[in-house]
Amino acid sequence: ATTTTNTNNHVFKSKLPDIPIPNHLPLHTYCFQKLSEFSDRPCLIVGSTGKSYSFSDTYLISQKTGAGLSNLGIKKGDVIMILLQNCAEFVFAFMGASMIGAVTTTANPFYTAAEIFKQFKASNAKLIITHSQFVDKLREAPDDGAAPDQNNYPKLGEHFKVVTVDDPPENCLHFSVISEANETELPEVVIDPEDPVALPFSSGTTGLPKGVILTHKSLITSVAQQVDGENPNLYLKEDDVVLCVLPLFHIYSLNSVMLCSLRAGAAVLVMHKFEIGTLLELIQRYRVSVAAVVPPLVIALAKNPMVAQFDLSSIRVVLSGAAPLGKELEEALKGRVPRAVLGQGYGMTEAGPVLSMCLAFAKEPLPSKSGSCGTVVRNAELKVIDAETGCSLGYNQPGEICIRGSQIMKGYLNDAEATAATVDKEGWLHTGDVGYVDDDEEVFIVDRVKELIKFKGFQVPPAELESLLVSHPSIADAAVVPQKDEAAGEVPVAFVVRSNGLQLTEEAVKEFIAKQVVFYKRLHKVYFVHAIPKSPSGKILRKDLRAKLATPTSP
Ligand code: 4UU
Repeated sequence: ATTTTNTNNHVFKSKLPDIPIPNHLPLHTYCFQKLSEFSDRPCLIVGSTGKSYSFSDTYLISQKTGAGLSNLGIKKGDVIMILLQNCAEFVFAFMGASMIGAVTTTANPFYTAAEIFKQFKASNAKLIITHSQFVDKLREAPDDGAAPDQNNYPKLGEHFKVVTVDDPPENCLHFSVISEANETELPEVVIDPEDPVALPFSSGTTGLPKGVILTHKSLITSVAQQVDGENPNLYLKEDDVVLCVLPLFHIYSLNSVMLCSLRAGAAVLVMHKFEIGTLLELIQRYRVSVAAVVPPLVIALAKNPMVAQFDLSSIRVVLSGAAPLGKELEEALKGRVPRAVLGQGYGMTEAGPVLSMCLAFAKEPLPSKSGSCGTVVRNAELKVIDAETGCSLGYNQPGEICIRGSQIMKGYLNDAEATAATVDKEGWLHTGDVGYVDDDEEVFIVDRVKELIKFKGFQVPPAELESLLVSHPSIADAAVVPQKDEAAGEVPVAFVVRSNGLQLTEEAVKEFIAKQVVFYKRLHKVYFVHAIPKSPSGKILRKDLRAKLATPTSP
């Protein structure tokens, strides 16, 4: 159902009718609202140990964890950082924090100390929950040259507390200290729908990573758009087992796997990390029925010879997202899971995150085409605008995708300027993705106009690497752009202007970056050039650089 008010105002809507969404509730109340219907059913199954937590266990431990966080001094509005690989404690900590009105910022535990502390400071977090193996990184100021002043760095134990889910190193607390608190001590807090609950970081369309304020209202709306209603867009049932191998610190898994399953009463199979053999074994053992994946995982499932030795017949839905999924790949996977429905979701952290989802996942499924990212979620509006004029375009005309609805972020943390550049006065979030909507209301993404590079679905913000590059004494200027890559989708490559002679080598530049960033932000190639092409206003002409890479004699 498309509403076309005038020729310049095409707004696309879902084919599913709007539904009432109880987004006046706090997120945890909403997620556990139907608890009594499935309280004894498995909620979390931990792949590595086989331990299972029922819905009532999960609810109770989350309450205890909320009380425990409160006992440690965490108050409404305070931020905690979850720095965890997937584990049950992630869920308890996130939901527990929600229950006391606290906010969770999630970060990749494989981040370097510098990356962790940047986010830790920007979010003003009070406490970090992690695994003991990562604690050493939290002990001292990162050696990144950019922050040489040790005294300016928050100190473990003195300025912030660290809780570990395994044996606590010196000055750290064990998770049981919070998860075994008395739930009756859970403080009573009044939560406004507009209060923040999650603070993932994203670079958005430009610049450095920024805190994305997702409120109780935004996340409830997003979850409801997926799994609520008589005909849910993403139909999850109580007897479903949903694969949770994608990292929960990223909004895709946090929302579409964890929160959606909690709400719908489906079990979540929590996998600590990706390893193909273990994954296949667990899918077979627990009869996983819904698999949320990213394209590199589709490659593994489609091509790894081990797959043939396992029974994957339990899988009925494969949801791919976070990066483009090629048609050939989709076909190849179909051969491996012939009975499953394959489709995509399209998300962006700032969008809450889901913009569109395959309607073949619905309870009463609708047909969907290979290569499509699904149809805009219900209770939301999507438009495609012309880059020059800003006018909205009709069917089959590519332009920048914009989305509006209660699910989108409240804004970037402490960055009104970046917020205003992303969400316009009428409430439209500009994605920086180029796509079109076809005659069947299906969204196709064809390009990206924003800077963002995606390595296996992980964000690589070029501005971050550029600022590190120009901090090198022998680099005068630099630009980082994506290069197409079979396995990763895209990899970051740099154009570098040397400041003195020719001594600086490609290897030296790569190494300089590698020691400061998480593995997927490493440079795959360095091209030395005489100047970086820029617009009169000084903006890097990324398109020109990308074009250079595309030419056969590149660059
Ligand atoms: C082509 O990637 C995400 C969120 C993904 C997601 C979430 C819930 C997918 C399915 C789901 O159910 O967020 P970010 O912020 O890390 O990256 C956002 C960007 C988008 O703007 C777009 O450029 O990642 C790209 N992207 C996609 N590109 C996301 N999904 C897709 C897709 N096809 N299906």
